[in-house]
Amino acid sequence: MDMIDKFMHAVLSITFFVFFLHYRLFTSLVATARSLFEENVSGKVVLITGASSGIGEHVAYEYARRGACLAVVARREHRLRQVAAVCEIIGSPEAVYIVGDVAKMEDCQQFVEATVSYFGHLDHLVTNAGVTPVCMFQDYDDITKASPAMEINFWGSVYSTYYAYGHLKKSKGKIIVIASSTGWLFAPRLSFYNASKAAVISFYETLRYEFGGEIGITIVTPGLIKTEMTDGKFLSKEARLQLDPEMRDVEISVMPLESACECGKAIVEGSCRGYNYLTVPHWYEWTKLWKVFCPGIMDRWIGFLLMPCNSHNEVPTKKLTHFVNGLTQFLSS
Ligand SMILES: NC(=O)c1ccc[n+]([C@@H]2O[C@H](COP(=O)([O-])OP(=O)(O)OC[C@H]3O[C@@H](n4cnc5c(N)ncnc54)[C@H](OP(=O)(O)O)[C@@H]3O)[C@@H](O)[C@H]2O)c1
Ligand SMILES: *[C@@H]1O[C@H](CO)[C@@H](O)[C@H](O)[C@H]1NC(C)=O
Ligand SMILES: CC(=O)N[C@H]1CO[C@H](CO)[C@@H](O)[C@@H]1O
Repeated sequence: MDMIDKFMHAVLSITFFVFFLHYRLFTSLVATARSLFEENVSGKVVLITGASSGIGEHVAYEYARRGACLAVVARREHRLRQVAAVCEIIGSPEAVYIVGDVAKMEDCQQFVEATVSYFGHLDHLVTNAGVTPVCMFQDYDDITKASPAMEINFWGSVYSTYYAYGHLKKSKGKIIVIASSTGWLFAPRLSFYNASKAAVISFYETLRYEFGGEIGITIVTPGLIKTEMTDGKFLSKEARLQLDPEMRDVEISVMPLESACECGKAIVEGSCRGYNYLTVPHWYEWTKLWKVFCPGIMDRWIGFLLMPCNSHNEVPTKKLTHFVNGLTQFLSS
């Protein structure tokens, strides 16, 4: 039995690596082929949730540059009005905004139906609205305060998809889901965020089978992108959205941030090419391989950097942030 086990182990690992190299070659060929047949979204109708800032806002601008009609949704009306106006200036034939909360099922029904009755059809749905609770599990005084993570990030996507899929089926449309690399990466204080994004990924992978090609689904897993979120706009343990610069220094620290503009461009390009998965910035894909092939190593490193290391609750990433800030100030003075 031992011999058979060793033999199987050797055969499977060698064939895997040979296959893997060919597979990467094959997928890059497919990607090149897809770039030749990119969807032309000029005149198509795109609905985006969470478009009042950050990634959603820049996805809207990229669709606008490509000539798509837009419906932008979020809760802050004054921001949405500006986003819609900019969209029309940079190339959208028509951009409307609808105020709505994706955690409310009736709002989702209302904004999908308002979009379809205004434009007549719907081609792309981008489910992007999201919040980030940042808190250690044991620090919650009231655990129900963590529920917006699921209500907005998961159920918000599900409700919008529920009301839109009939229309998307008719137009042979697409759903673009903004999940996160924390779906597979480990990060302390992000347990509920991580869980909500993992749920989003599993849910849409399953839908992709159920829809069987009638509606394309692109699952986007961004790494760290410069937005209000990475400026420290987190959901506190009292369920309030607030700017927390201290926590920003801990969770984000000196990690390089991709611009929301570049991220928006990559997302629209990926959806027009019909990718099933898209990771921006691309280098985050390697973290997935590290996680699979060297389980434990990455988790231990991230844990070491992000967990309090002494009784004063000092976190190594925070010290690193302060060190780098001090150094840049010194060098520029
Ligand atoms: N930035 C990153 O590094 C990063 C990394 C991975 C994944 N992501 C994901 O990318 C998405 C966008 O985040 P972002 O970084 O662009 O942050 P952001 O600037 O804070 O944008 C979040 C957007 O979601 C909207 N939103 C929040 N709750 C909502 C609700 N209940 N109903 C409707 N809209 C709601 C916000 O608008 P209102 O407040 O006006 O409603 C805002 O437009 C999120 O799903 C996030 O999890 C971001
Ligand atoms: C996209 O379609 C529009 C009309 O629907 C056309 O005017 C435009 O030239 C097309 N763009 C490309 C790059 O094919
Ligand atoms: C630290 C942690 O729990 N990370 C998890 C985030 O979610 C994914 C599920 O997709 C898990 O594999 C990670 O372990």
